[in-house]
Amino acid sequence: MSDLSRRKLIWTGLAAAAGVTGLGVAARIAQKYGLVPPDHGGIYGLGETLTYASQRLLTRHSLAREFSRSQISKRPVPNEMPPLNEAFKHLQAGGFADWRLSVDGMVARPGTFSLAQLKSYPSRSQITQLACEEGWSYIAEWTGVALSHILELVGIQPQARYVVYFSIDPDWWESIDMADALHPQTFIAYGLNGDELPVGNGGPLRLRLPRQLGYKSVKFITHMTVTDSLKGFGKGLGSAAPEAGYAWYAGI
Ligand SMILES: Nc1nc2c(c(=O)[nH]1)N[C@H]1C(S)=C(S)[C@@H](COP(=O)(O)O)O[C@H]1N2
Ligand SMILES: [Mo]
Repeated sequence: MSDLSRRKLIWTGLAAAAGVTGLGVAARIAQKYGLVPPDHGGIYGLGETLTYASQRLLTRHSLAREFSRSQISKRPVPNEMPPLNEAFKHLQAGGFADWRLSVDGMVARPGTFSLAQLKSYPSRSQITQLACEEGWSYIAEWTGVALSHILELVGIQPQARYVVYFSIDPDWWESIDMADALHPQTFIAYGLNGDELPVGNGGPLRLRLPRQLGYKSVKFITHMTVTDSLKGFGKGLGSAAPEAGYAWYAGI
């Protein structure tokens, strides 16, 4: 069966099961095809499963909308942020020369990258919208290296299913599945609107993921790990967001 007709069949099954026999059956079909998000438990779990499963089946390879330079918002709104910690301030005082991104887990060649190294890899740009769950948004041009490029360098193992990424601020960590990790618009970003990425917007290094809400684009990233299970991280719900009542999968 072609990929498309297989997807159609699963989707038809999901929709029919959700409509006719009740949501529980739809959730079981999603489970059978590995389309259950890590935060599937609890009151909203069924809804999360249906959202994630249907998005994955229908829009797996689709691109977030890109805009023209003339549509770039006048002032990108930096999200309100608490004061940054001492570790951050120390690195900032040194002009971020000692900032490192380490990548480990289910990879053939774990690595640690400086900003200069990351900037030496093929750079990409995208003019996309950053949308916050609170309702505001802005359009900006992001520059960085594709996460897929880094994953290729470290060599992900075939069992890998998720990439978990961490901020220097321990309150912020998220994860994405391989479809989003390898997606061409998923960047490790170091530039904004032609300049260095300002600290207010996550400089010197943040994840940029235009296919999901702003909170998945974690600022100040220092560490990533590739895994086949999210159970061992935090409360096992996949990221900080569901621990605070938001969805792990925040597709837009
Ligand atoms: N480390 C860290 N990352 C973060 C946040 C934060 O407070 N700390 N806020 C998130 C939220 S809720 C949004 S909407 C975006 C905002 O990005 P911006 O400040 O560039 O607009 O960053 C996300 N990444
Ligand atoms: Mo947000």
